[in-house]
Amino acid sequence: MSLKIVGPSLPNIPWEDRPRGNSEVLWRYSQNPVIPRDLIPCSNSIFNSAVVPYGDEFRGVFRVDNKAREMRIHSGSSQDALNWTIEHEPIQFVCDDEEIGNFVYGYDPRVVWIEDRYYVTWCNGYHGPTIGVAYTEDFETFYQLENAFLPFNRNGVLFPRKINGSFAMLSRPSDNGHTPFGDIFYSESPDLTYWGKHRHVMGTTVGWQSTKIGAGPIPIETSEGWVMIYHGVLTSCNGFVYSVGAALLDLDQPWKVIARTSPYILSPQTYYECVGDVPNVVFPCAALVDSDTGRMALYYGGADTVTAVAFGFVQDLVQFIKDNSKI
Ligand code: BMA
Repeated sequence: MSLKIVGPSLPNIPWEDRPRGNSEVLWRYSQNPVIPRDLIPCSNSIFNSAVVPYGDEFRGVFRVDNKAREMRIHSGSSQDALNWTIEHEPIQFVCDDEEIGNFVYGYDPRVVWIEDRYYVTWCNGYHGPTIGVAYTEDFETFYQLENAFLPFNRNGVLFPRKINGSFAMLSRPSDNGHTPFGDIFYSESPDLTYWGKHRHVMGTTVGWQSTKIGAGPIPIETSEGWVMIYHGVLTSCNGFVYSVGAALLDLDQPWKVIARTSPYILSPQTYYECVGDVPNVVFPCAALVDSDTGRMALYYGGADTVTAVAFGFVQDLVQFIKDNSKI
């Protein structure tokens, strides 16, 4: 493999070979969905969730909408990253500031290891949606920090290392409802409290990514640039359709787009992606990558109801982005 992937060796991530006759850049796990909607007693649905390696095991932060249809985030653990134990109670954040610690709602978490701990970002209710930030060392105690931005904002995704000496985050400014617009922006912070140096990364184009776009998993660092997997939305006569694409961003100036897929790499096509509480949604929030082989397991929500996995090789994805790019 000539592509260099920066990240840990993870020989134990879930994997299934490409099915015979399949020529797509990503293929779905045959046993999808990996997390059913009713895994824990309170859950209406478990989707748009984030997983990370944790020693020889895996941990995650899961979006659980409960049977009162409140949006909550729960901690979870797994030995194989496929069979998950999810805590029955939502995460209770420890927070020094009552104003910020007053939990209203939380959804669409992302999790990343930076330097010495795991950071969680999520869409956090504070006079409308904005980006909540917390850290944990053990997935038992979570310490909540300041919200990164003013409302309204969604899809806050941290880079896995500092860039030019600062923490770096992608986000998508939005409105207070089912936002009919949205571009991806980049911001930097010296301390995870004060954010600035905001830069426009990319906007909507046509087709599957014509209404709004938002970053998905933590960007993957490679010798060709950051691989940013993202969701894109089309407005059909029956509402929004959420698909997945990918872009390559400059390593030192990630607001510079090197290449970007014109076709989607995953779109709602199976039953569990097309039928559920919100039909026609594939929404990626995490990817496990083995840097030795380039194997990738992409975690995504199906129809705002269940959690599913798709597989691919990072080197194939990078080639696909370059071969199918329209900026
Ligand atoms: C977005 C978010 C996602 C959801 C998607 C489709 O605005 O709320 O959590 O998956 O809509 O409903």
